Amino acid sequence: MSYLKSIALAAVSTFTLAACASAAPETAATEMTSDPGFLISGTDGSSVRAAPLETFDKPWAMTFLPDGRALVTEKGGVIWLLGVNGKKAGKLTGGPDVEERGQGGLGDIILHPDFAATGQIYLSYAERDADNDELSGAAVEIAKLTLTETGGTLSDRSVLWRQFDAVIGNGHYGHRLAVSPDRFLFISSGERQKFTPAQDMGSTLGKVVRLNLDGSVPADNPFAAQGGPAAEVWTLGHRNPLGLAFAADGKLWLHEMGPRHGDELNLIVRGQNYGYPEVSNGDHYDGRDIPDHPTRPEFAPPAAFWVPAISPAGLDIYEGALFPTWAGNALIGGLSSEALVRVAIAADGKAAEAARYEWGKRVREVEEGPDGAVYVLEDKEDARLLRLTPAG
Ligand SMILES: [Ca+2]
Ligand SMILES: [Ca+2]
Repeated sequence: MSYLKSIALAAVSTFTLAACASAAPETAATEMTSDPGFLISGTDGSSVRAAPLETFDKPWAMTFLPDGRALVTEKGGVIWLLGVNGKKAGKLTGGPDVEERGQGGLGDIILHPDFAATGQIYLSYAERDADNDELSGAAVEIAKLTLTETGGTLSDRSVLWRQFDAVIGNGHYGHRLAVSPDRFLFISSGERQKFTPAQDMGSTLGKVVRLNLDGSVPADNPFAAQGGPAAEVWTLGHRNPLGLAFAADGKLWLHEMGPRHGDELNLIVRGQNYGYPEVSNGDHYDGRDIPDHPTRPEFAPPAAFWVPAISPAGLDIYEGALFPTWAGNALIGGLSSEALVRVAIAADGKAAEAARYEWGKRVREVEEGPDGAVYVLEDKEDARLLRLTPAG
């Protein structure tokens, strides 16, 4: 179990006891029983129950707080505080002034591992160049969050990282965030639809970046001796990674959108090259062939891949108690596949889709709650937050 999940569990247990003792009417359990939701059938023959909790405008990311409340980002720049019942409690003020354009806008949000003591969080977003409005790049900042009952305030904001180089266009920012058990900040950096930068060590496009929690560059990064952008790089050869998550065993998993098909789930190993755009089990949208992975064994192959595409977004490696048979599985949101995709990961690192749960909505984000339920955010306008529990 990750450090953050374990502190969240402890906090929620405390909250539940306190709520019962005071017979508080607005507990999560009260809310859940008021709306039974609907059933979603899985390709494995099982069903999950989906309870709609709230609706958002183009939500992008979600993270739980140690007390069982949660934060949700919307692409247009709003950050919502949710109560333990999953309902909007209010907005945060003082956040970054982002502009939604193309795939860019406000992105991921995660807690600093010392959040309980310091209130610090990390945010990612697409940032426009100050001198040329056509240029943009992903940025990651740290900020201090002061919470109230009805929202909160961000202060002491500081940009820790900027994608290099800023380029023209508004796609493939990536910018998913994760903190490792040994306290490093990992950032998935998309190749901005420019292809070759993913293999260029003078650029941080198409890379996974590893930083110290204060944004400085660790001296033991695999390419540290090269200096410059290369010093930040942990792995290379990625396309558009919209999912990044640590498993309980400390392994780092990433998924990425393939070109035309060939979406990948990758086990991220220090210093490895994952091959894009030299290899892909998909091909270019214009019909040009990209050699498949097995033709170039020097590149790390995906643990699993999808032809046809699922368009993965949002990733959790499940560790909860509500779905015991899902332990260690990767839960992947599907945009074009309009599904939650469950992937079983074997001890040898090989992975295979175990089941798909489809309900006709694009899925942008997957988050495991401290209660073991799976929370998914649908995509685009009028997107629901659904709480998934076993149907039986
Ligand atoms: Ca999240
Ligand atoms: Ca191919």
